[in-house]
Amino acid sequence: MERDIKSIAANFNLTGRLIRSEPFGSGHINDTYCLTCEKDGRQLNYILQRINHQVFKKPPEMMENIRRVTNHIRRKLQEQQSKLTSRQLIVIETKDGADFHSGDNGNYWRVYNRIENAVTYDTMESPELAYEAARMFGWFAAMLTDLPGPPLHETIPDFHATPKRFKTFMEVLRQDPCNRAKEAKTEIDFVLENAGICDVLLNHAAKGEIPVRITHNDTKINNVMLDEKTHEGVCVIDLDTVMPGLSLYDFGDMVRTATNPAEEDERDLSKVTMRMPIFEMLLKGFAEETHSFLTPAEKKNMAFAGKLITFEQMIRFLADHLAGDIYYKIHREGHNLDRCRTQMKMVQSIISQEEQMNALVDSVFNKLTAFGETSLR
Ligand code: ADP
Ligand code: GN1
Ligand code: MG
Repeated sequence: MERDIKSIAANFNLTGRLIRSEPFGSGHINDTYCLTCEKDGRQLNYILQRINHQVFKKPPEMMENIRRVTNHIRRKLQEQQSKLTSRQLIVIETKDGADFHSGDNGNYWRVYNRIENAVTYDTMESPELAYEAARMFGWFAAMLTDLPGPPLHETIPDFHATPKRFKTFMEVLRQDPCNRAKEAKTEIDFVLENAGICDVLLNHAAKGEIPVRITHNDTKINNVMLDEKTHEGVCVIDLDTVMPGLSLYDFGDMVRTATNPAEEDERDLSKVTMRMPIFEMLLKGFAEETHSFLTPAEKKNMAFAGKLITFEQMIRFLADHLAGDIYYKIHREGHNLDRCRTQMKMVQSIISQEEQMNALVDSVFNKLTAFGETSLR
Protein backbone atom coordinates (compact mmCIF):
# COMPACT_ATOMS: atom_id res chain seq x y z
CA MET A 1 0.00 0.00 0.00
CA GLU A 2 1.26 3.47 -0.84
CA ARG A 3 2.41 5.07 2.42
CA ASP A 4 0.82 8.36 1.43
CA ILE A 5 -2.59 6.87 0.98
CA LYS A 6 -2.38 5.16 4.36
CA SER A 7 -1.55 8.40 6.15
CA ILE A 8 -4.26 10.29 4.28
CA ALA A 9 -6.85 7.64 5.05
CA ALA A 10 -5.92 7.91 8.73
CA ASN A 11 -7.59 11.34 8.81
CA PHE A 12 -11.04 9.90 8.09
CA ASN A 13 -13.61 8.18 10.29
CA LEU A 14 -13.29 4.75 8.68
CA THR A 15 -14.69 1.65 10.32
CA GLY A 16 -11.99 -0.95 10.97
CA ARG A 17 -8.33 -1.30 10.08
CA LEU A 18 -7.16 -0.29 6.61
CA ILE A 19 -5.77 -3.40 4.92
CA ARG A 20 -5.63 -2.47 1.23
CA SER A 21 -5.75 0.46 -1.19
CA GLU A 22 -5.74 0.40 -4.98
CA PRO A 23 -6.28 2.83 -7.85
CA PHE A 24 -9.86 2.61 -9.07
CA GLY A 25 -12.11 3.62 -11.99
CA SER A 26 -11.41 5.35 -15.28
CA GLY A 27 -12.31 9.03 -14.69
CA HIS A 28 -10.36 11.78 -16.45
CA ILE A 29 -10.25 14.26 -13.57
CA ASN A 30 -9.82 13.02 -10.00
CA ASP A 31 -7.45 10.39 -8.59
CA THR A 32 -9.61 7.61 -7.25
CA TYR A 33 -8.63 4.78 -4.87
CA CYS A 34 -10.58 1.97 -3.34
CA LEU A 35 -9.80 1.43 0.35
CA THR A 36 -10.58 -1.81 2.09
CA CYS A 37 -10.92 -1.93 5.86
CA GLU A 38 -11.41 -4.93 8.10
CA LYS A 39 -13.39 -5.16 11.31
CA ASP A 40 -14.30 -8.35 13.19
CA GLY A 41 -13.47 -10.42 10.10
CA ARG A 42 -15.76 -8.32 7.91
CA GLN A 43 -14.49 -6.17 5.05
CA LEU A 44 -15.75 -2.70 4.21
CA ASN A 45 -14.84 -0.65 1.14
CA TYR A 46 -14.50 3.08 0.71
CA ILE A 47 -13.69 5.38 -2.18
CA LEU A 48 -10.91 7.87 -1.49
CA GLN A 49 -10.46 10.68 -4.01
CA ARG A 50 -7.91 13.39 -4.46
CA ILE A 51 -9.95 16.29 -5.76
CA ASN A 52 -8.39 17.86 -8.83
CA HIS A 53 -8.06 21.39 -7.54
CA GLN A 54 -6.67 22.70 -10.84
CA VAL A 55 -10.12 21.93 -12.23
CA PHE A 56 -12.24 22.57 -9.13
CA LYS A 57 -10.77 25.75 -7.71
CA LYS A 58 -12.89 25.84 -4.54
CA PRO A 59 -13.13 22.31 -3.12
CA PRO A 60 -14.82 23.44 0.14
CA GLU A 61 -17.71 24.96 -1.84
CA MET A 62 -17.93 21.87 -4.00
CA MET A 63 -18.09 19.62 -0.93
CA GLU A 64 -20.79 21.83 0.57
CA ASN A 65 -22.87 21.28 -2.60
CA ILE A 66 -22.30 17.54 -2.48
CA ARG A 67 -23.18 17.36 1.20
CA ARG A 68 -26.46 19.24 0.62
CA VAL A 69 -27.40 17.14 -2.41
CA THR A 70 -26.60 13.75 -0.87
CA ASN A 71 -28.38 14.62 2.40
CA HIS A 72 -31.46 15.80 0.52
CA ILE A 73 -31.69 12.68 -1.60
CA ARG A 74 -31.14 10.39 1.37
CA ARG A 75 -33.81 12.17 3.41
CA LYS A 76 -36.36 11.85 0.62
CA LEU A 77 -35.55 8.19 0.02
CA GLN A 78 -35.91 7.49 3.74
CA GLU A 79 -39.34 9.11 3.74
CA GLN A 80 -40.34 6.98 0.76
CA GLN A 81 -38.89 3.91 2.54
CA SER A 82 -37.05 3.20 -0.69
CA LYS A 83 -34.72 0.24 -0.97
CA LEU A 84 -32.24 2.61 -2.62
CA THR A 85 -31.72 4.51 0.66
CA SER A 86 -28.77 2.42 1.76
CA ARG A 87 -27.14 2.49 -1.69
CA GLN A 88 -26.47 6.21 -2.02
CA LEU A 89 -23.26 8.20 -1.66
CA ILE A 90 -22.44 9.33 1.84
CA VAL A 91 -19.65 11.81 2.47
CA ILE A 92 -17.52 10.19 5.17
CA GLU A 93 -16.33 12.78 7.65
CA THR A 94 -12.80 13.36 8.78
CA LYS A 95 -11.98 12.79 12.44
CA ASP A 96 -12.52 16.56 12.91
CA GLY A 97 -16.02 16.33 11.43
CA ALA A 98 -15.11 17.98 8.09
CA ASP A 99 -16.25 17.02 4.56
CA PHE A 100 -12.70 16.80 3.26
CA HIS A 101 -9.10 16.62 4.41
CA SER A 102 -6.58 19.18 3.20
CA GLY A 103 -3.00 19.51 4.16
CA ASP A 104 -0.27 17.89 2.15
CA ASN A 105 0.95 20.15 -0.70
CA GLY A 106 -2.37 21.91 -1.10
CA ASN A 107 -4.22 18.69 -1.96
CA TYR A 108 -7.83 18.04 -0.98
CA TRP A 109 -9.09 14.53 -0.24
CA ARG A 110 -12.55 13.11 0.39
CA VAL A 111 -14.02 9.71 1.14
CA TYR A 112 -17.31 8.11 0.16
CA ASN A 113 -18.79 4.73 1.01
CA ARG A 114 -18.27 2.37 -1.92
CA ILE A 115 -21.54 1.45 -3.63
CA GLU A 116 -21.52 -2.36 -3.57
CA ASN A 117 -22.84 -4.93 -6.04
CA ALA A 118 -23.24 -2.20 -8.62
CA VAL A 119 -21.29 -1.44 -11.78
CA THR A 120 -20.55 1.40 -14.16
CA TYR A 121 -20.22 0.98 -17.93
CA ASP A 122 -17.87 2.99 -20.15
CA THR A 123 -20.01 1.98 -23.14
CA MET A 124 -23.65 0.89 -23.17
CA GLU A 125 -24.12 -2.68 -24.19
CA SER A 126 -27.89 -2.74 -24.65
CA PRO A 127 -30.94 -0.48 -24.99
CA GLU A 128 -32.25 -1.84 -21.66
CA LEU A 129 -29.15 -0.66 -19.80
CA ALA A 130 -29.38 2.72 -21.56
CA TYR A 131 -33.01 3.07 -20.50
CA GLU A 132 -32.14 2.40 -16.89
CA ALA A 133 -29.11 4.69 -16.85
CA ALA A 134 -31.09 7.57 -18.35
CA ARG A 135 -34.04 6.94 -16.05
CA MET A 136 -31.63 7.22 -13.14
CA PHE A 137 -30.22 10.57 -14.31
CA GLY A 138 -33.81 11.78 -14.85
CA TRP A 139 -34.72 10.55 -11.37
CA PHE A 140 -31.73 12.43 -9.96
CA ALA A 141 -32.91 15.68 -11.60
CA ALA A 142 -36.45 15.14 -10.33
CA MET A 143 -35.18 14.49 -6.78
CA LEU A 144 -33.41 17.85 -6.78
CA THR A 145 -36.31 20.01 -8.02
CA ASP A 146 -37.18 20.81 -4.38
CA LEU A 147 -33.72 21.23 -2.86
CA PRO A 148 -34.22 23.90 -0.17
CA GLY A 149 -31.85 26.76 0.50
CA PRO A 150 -29.74 29.07 -1.65
CA PRO A 151 -28.56 28.14 -5.16
CA LEU A 152 -25.70 25.65 -5.29
CA HIS A 153 -22.20 27.02 -5.86
CA GLU A 154 -20.97 27.05 -9.45
CA THR A 155 -18.08 24.63 -9.05
CA ILE A 156 -16.74 25.41 -12.53
CA PRO A 157 -18.05 28.73 -13.85
CA ASP A 158 -19.47 28.61 -17.41
CA PHE A 159 -18.91 24.87 -17.52
CA HIS A 160 -21.28 24.29 -20.45
CA ALA A 161 -21.28 27.79 -21.89
CA THR A 162 -20.51 26.50 -25.38
CA PRO A 163 -19.81 29.95 -26.90
CA LYS A 164 -17.13 30.50 -24.23
CA ARG A 165 -15.66 27.07 -24.94
CA PHE A 166 -15.47 28.14 -28.57
CA LYS A 167 -13.79 31.43 -27.67
CA THR A 168 -11.20 29.61 -25.54
CA PHE A 169 -10.58 27.23 -28.43
CA MET A 170 -10.05 30.15 -30.86
CA GLU A 171 -7.56 31.70 -28.47
CA VAL A 172 -5.54 28.47 -28.14
CA LEU A 173 -5.70 28.02 -31.90
CA ARG A 174 -4.39 31.54 -32.43
CA GLN A 175 -1.46 30.90 -30.10
CA ASP A 176 -0.92 27.26 -31.13
CA PRO A 177 1.64 26.92 -28.30
CA CYS A 178 2.77 23.39 -29.21
CA ASN A 179 2.65 23.85 -32.97
CA ARG A 180 0.01 21.13 -33.24
CA ALA A 181 -2.64 22.90 -35.33
CA LYS A 182 -1.12 21.65 -38.58
CA GLU A 183 -1.91 18.02 -37.74
CA ALA A 184 -5.57 18.76 -36.88
CA LYS A 185 -6.63 20.76 -39.91
CA THR A 186 -9.73 18.69 -40.72
CA GLU A 187 -10.96 18.89 -37.13
CA ILE A 188 -10.27 22.62 -36.84
CA ASP A 189 -12.15 23.30 -40.08
CA PHE A 190 -15.09 21.23 -38.82
CA VAL A 191 -15.27 23.28 -35.62
CA LEU A 192 -15.15 26.55 -37.56
CA GLU A 193 -17.84 25.40 -40.01
CA ASN A 194 -20.23 24.33 -37.26
CA ALA A 195 -19.64 27.12 -34.73
CA GLY A 196 -23.08 28.56 -35.51
CA ILE A 197 -24.77 25.99 -33.23
CA CYS A 198 -22.88 27.09 -30.09
CA ASP A 199 -25.36 29.66 -28.76
CA VAL A 200 -28.71 28.04 -29.63
CA LEU A 201 -29.57 26.73 -26.14
CA LEU A 202 -28.31 29.82 -24.35
CA ASN A 203 -30.48 31.96 -26.65
CA HIS A 204 -33.53 29.92 -25.59
CA ALA A 205 -32.45 30.35 -21.96
CA ALA A 206 -32.08 34.12 -22.41
CA LYS A 207 -35.67 34.24 -23.71
CA GLY A 208 -36.88 32.31 -20.66
CA GLU A 209 -37.89 29.27 -22.76
CA ILE A 210 -35.37 27.01 -21.08
CA PRO A 211 -34.99 27.41 -17.30
CA VAL A 212 -31.90 27.01 -15.17
CA ARG A 213 -32.33 23.96 -12.94
CA ILE A 214 -30.11 21.91 -10.66
CA THR A 215 -28.32 19.61 -13.05
CA HIS A 216 -25.54 17.04 -12.89
CA ASN A 217 -23.53 18.42 -15.83
CA ASP A 218 -21.34 15.33 -16.24
CA THR A 219 -23.81 12.60 -17.16
CA LYS A 220 -21.19 10.54 -18.90
CA ILE A 221 -22.60 7.06 -18.83
CA ASN A 222 -19.96 5.77 -16.39
CA ASN A 223 -21.22 8.22 -13.79
CA VAL A 224 -24.29 6.14 -12.97
CA MET A 225 -24.20 2.81 -11.15
CA LEU A 226 -26.54 -0.06 -12.02
CA ASP A 227 -27.14 -3.18 -9.97
CA GLU A 228 -24.73 -5.87 -11.18
CA LYS A 229 -27.44 -8.56 -11.23
CA THR A 230 -30.78 -6.88 -11.95
CA HIS A 231 -29.29 -3.94 -13.90
CA GLU A 232 -31.67 -1.62 -12.11
CA GLY A 233 -30.46 1.92 -11.48
CA VAL A 234 -28.85 2.28 -8.06
CA CYS A 235 -26.96 5.55 -7.69
CA VAL A 236 -25.75 8.61 -9.58
CA ILE A 237 -22.10 9.36 -8.79
CA ASP A 238 -19.44 11.97 -9.64
CA LEU A 239 -21.35 14.87 -8.11
CA ASP A 240 -18.54 17.42 -8.48
CA THR A 241 -20.35 19.40 -11.18
CA VAL A 242 -23.86 19.29 -9.70
CA MET A 243 -24.84 22.96 -9.90
CA PRO A 244 -27.20 25.30 -11.75
CA GLY A 245 -27.39 24.30 -15.42
CA LEU A 246 -29.65 23.27 -18.27
CA SER A 247 -31.39 19.92 -18.21
CA LEU A 248 -30.56 19.49 -21.89
CA TYR A 249 -26.85 19.40 -21.10
CA ASP A 250 -27.52 16.30 -19.04
CA PHE A 251 -29.53 14.59 -21.72
CA GLY A 252 -27.00 15.66 -24.36
CA ASP A 253 -24.06 14.09 -22.55
CA MET A 254 -25.94 10.81 -22.26
CA VAL A 255 -26.48 10.81 -26.01
CA ARG A 256 -22.80 11.56 -26.52
CA THR A 257 -21.54 8.75 -24.33
CA ALA A 258 -24.20 6.04 -24.45
CA THR A 259 -25.20 5.90 -28.10
CA ASN A 260 -21.60 5.44 -29.24
CA PRO A 261 -20.73 1.71 -29.11
CA ALA A 262 -17.01 2.47 -29.16
CA GLU A 263 -14.74 3.92 -26.50
CA GLU A 264 -14.37 7.69 -26.31
CA ASP A 265 -10.77 7.33 -27.52
CA GLU A 266 -11.35 4.67 -30.21
CA ARG A 267 -8.97 5.07 -33.14
CA ASP A 268 -10.99 3.00 -35.60
CA LEU A 269 -13.62 5.58 -36.44
CA SER A 270 -15.67 3.08 -38.44
CA LYS A 271 -16.82 1.77 -35.02
CA VAL A 272 -18.10 5.18 -33.94
CA THR A 273 -21.77 5.91 -34.63
CA MET A 274 -24.97 7.20 -33.03
CA ARG A 275 -27.12 4.11 -32.41
CA MET A 276 -30.81 4.91 -32.80
CA PRO A 277 -32.15 2.06 -30.58
CA ILE A 278 -29.99 3.33 -27.72
CA PHE A 279 -31.12 6.91 -28.35
CA GLU A 280 -34.73 5.77 -28.21
CA MET A 281 -34.31 4.07 -24.85
CA LEU A 282 -32.28 6.92 -23.36
CA LEU A 283 -35.07 9.24 -24.37
CA LYS A 284 -37.76 7.03 -22.87
CA GLY A 285 -35.92 6.56 -19.59
CA PHE A 286 -35.12 10.26 -19.16
CA ALA A 287 -38.52 11.48 -20.36
CA GLU A 288 -40.45 9.22 -18.01
CA GLU A 289 -38.87 10.88 -15.00
CA THR A 290 -38.81 14.47 -16.28
CA HIS A 291 -41.66 15.07 -18.76
CA SER A 292 -43.92 16.52 -16.08
CA PHE A 293 -41.61 19.50 -15.58
CA LEU A 294 -39.75 19.93 -18.90
CA THR A 295 -40.79 22.95 -21.00
CA PRO A 296 -41.74 22.65 -24.71
CA ALA A 297 -38.38 24.13 -25.75
CA GLU A 298 -36.54 21.57 -23.62
CA LYS A 299 -38.52 18.73 -25.17
CA LYS A 300 -38.00 20.05 -28.68
CA ASN A 301 -34.21 20.25 -28.33
CA MET A 302 -33.40 16.77 -26.98
CA ALA A 303 -31.73 15.56 -30.19
CA PHE A 304 -30.09 18.94 -30.77
CA ALA A 305 -28.63 18.79 -27.25
CA GLY A 306 -26.92 15.50 -28.12
CA LYS A 307 -25.30 17.18 -31.11
CA LEU A 308 -24.34 20.32 -29.20
CA ILE A 309 -22.80 18.63 -26.18
CA THR A 310 -20.85 16.27 -28.41
CA PHE A 311 -19.64 19.23 -30.46
CA GLU A 312 -18.71 21.07 -27.26
CA GLN A 313 -16.75 18.02 -26.09
CA MET A 314 -14.98 17.90 -29.44
CA ILE A 315 -13.97 21.55 -28.97
CA ARG A 316 -12.78 20.85 -25.41
CA PHE A 317 -10.64 17.85 -26.42
CA LEU A 318 -9.22 19.70 -29.42
CA ALA A 319 -8.43 22.82 -27.38
CA ASP A 320 -6.67 20.65 -24.77
CA HIS A 321 -4.66 18.87 -27.48
CA LEU A 322 -3.57 22.22 -28.94
CA ALA A 323 -2.78 23.58 -25.47
CA GLY A 324 -0.47 20.65 -24.70
CA ASP A 325 -2.76 18.29 -22.71
CA ILE A 326 -3.16 20.30 -19.58
CA TYR A 327 -6.71 19.42 -18.51
CA TYR A 328 -7.64 15.79 -19.25
CA LYS A 329 -5.49 12.92 -18.09
CA ILE A 330 -3.83 11.36 -21.13
CA HIS A 331 -2.31 7.89 -21.44
CA ARG A 332 -0.64 8.17 -24.84
CA GLU A 333 0.59 10.77 -27.31
CA GLY A 334 -2.23 12.35 -29.29
CA HIS A 335 -4.81 10.98 -26.85
CA ASN A 336 -6.89 14.15 -26.81
CA LEU A 337 -6.79 14.36 -30.61
CA ASP A 338 -8.06 10.77 -30.82
CA ARG A 339 -10.85 11.70 -28.41
CA CYS A 340 -11.66 14.79 -30.46
CA ARG A 341 -11.93 12.65 -33.61
CA THR A 342 -14.48 10.26 -32.08
CA GLN A 343 -16.56 13.26 -31.02
CA MET A 344 -16.43 14.70 -34.53
CA LYS A 345 -17.55 11.38 -35.98
CA MET A 346 -20.41 11.31 -33.47
CA VAL A 347 -21.52 14.83 -34.42
CA GLN A 348 -21.53 13.80 -38.09
CA SER A 349 -23.51 10.68 -37.27
CA ILE A 350 -26.05 12.69 -35.27
CA ILE A 351 -26.41 15.24 -38.08
CA SER A 352 -27.17 12.46 -40.57
CA GLN A 353 -29.91 11.03 -38.30
CA GLU A 354 -31.21 14.20 -36.68
CA GLU A 355 -34.58 14.14 -38.47
CA GLN A 356 -35.42 10.62 -37.29
CA MET A 357 -34.21 11.50 -33.81
CA ASN A 358 -36.53 14.50 -33.70
CA ALA A 359 -39.44 12.39 -34.94
CA LEU A 360 -38.80 9.92 -32.11
CA VAL A 361 -38.67 12.75 -29.56
CA ASP A 362 -42.08 14.02 -30.73
CA SER A 363 -43.66 10.60 -30.57
CA VAL A 364 -42.28 9.78 -27.11
CA PHE A 365 -43.46 13.03 -25.53
CA ASN A 366 -46.83 12.78 -27.28
CA LYS A 367 -47.36 9.34 -25.78
CA LEU A 368 -46.39 10.52 -22.32
CA THR A 369 -48.57 13.62 -22.32
CA ALA A 370 -51.54 12.79 -24.54
CA PHE A 371 -52.19 9.25 -23.28
CA GLY A 372 -50.91 9.67 -19.72
CA GLU A 373 -48.56 6.72 -20.08
CA THR A 374 -46.10 6.32 -17.23
CA SER A 375 -43.78 3.60 -18.47
CA LEU A 376 -42.45 3.37 -22.00
CA ARG A 377 -40.08 0.50 -21.44
P1 ADP B 1 -13.85 11.29 -12.11
O1 ADP B 1 -14.35 12.67 -11.83
O2 ADP B 1 -12.38 11.23 -12.20
O3 ADP B 1 -14.56 10.69 -13.27
P2 ADP B 1 -15.55 9.60 -10.42
O4 ADP B 1 -16.10 10.15 -9.15
O5 ADP B 1 -16.49 9.45 -11.56
O6 ADP B 1 -14.23 10.43 -10.81
O7 ADP B 1 -14.93 8.17 -10.09
C1 ADP B 1 -14.27 7.40 -11.07
C2 ADP B 1 -14.85 5.98 -11.13
O8 ADP B 1 -14.71 5.36 -9.84
C3 ADP B 1 -16.34 5.89 -11.45
O9 ADP B 1 -16.59 5.84 -12.84
C4 ADP B 1 -16.75 4.59 -10.73
O10 ADP B 1 -16.45 3.46 -11.55
C5 ADP B 1 -15.84 4.56 -9.52
N1 ADP B 1 -16.50 5.11 -8.32
C6 ADP B 1 -16.47 6.39 -7.90
N2 ADP B 1 -17.15 6.56 -6.75
C7 ADP B 1 -17.64 5.34 -6.42
C8 ADP B 1 -18.42 4.82 -5.31
N3 ADP B 1 -18.80 5.60 -4.32
N4 ADP B 1 -18.71 3.50 -5.30
C9 ADP B 1 -18.28 2.69 -6.30
N5 ADP B 1 -17.54 3.10 -7.36
C10 ADP B 1 -17.23 4.40 -7.43
C1 GN1 C 1 -14.54 14.56 -17.54
O1 GN1 C 1 -14.69 13.36 -14.59
P1 GN1 C 1 -15.13 12.60 -15.80
O2 GN1 C 1 -14.07 11.73 -16.38
O3 GN1 C 1 -16.45 11.89 -15.48
C2 GN1 C 1 -15.07 15.99 -17.60
C3 GN1 C 1 -16.37 16.01 -18.38
C4 GN1 C 1 -16.11 15.51 -19.79
C5 GN1 C 1 -15.51 14.10 -19.69
C6 GN1 C 1 -15.11 13.61 -21.06
C7 GN1 C 1 -15.10 18.13 -14.54
O4 GN1 C 1 -15.50 13.74 -16.89
O5 GN1 C 1 -16.88 17.33 -18.45
O6 GN1 C 1 -17.32 15.48 -20.51
O7 GN1 C 1 -14.34 14.09 -18.86
N1 GN1 C 1 -15.28 16.49 -16.25
C8 GN1 C 1 -14.87 17.72 -15.94
O8 GN1 C 1 -14.84 12.26 -21.00
O9 GN1 C 1 -14.33 18.49 -16.74
MG1 MG D 1 -16.57 10.20 -13.53
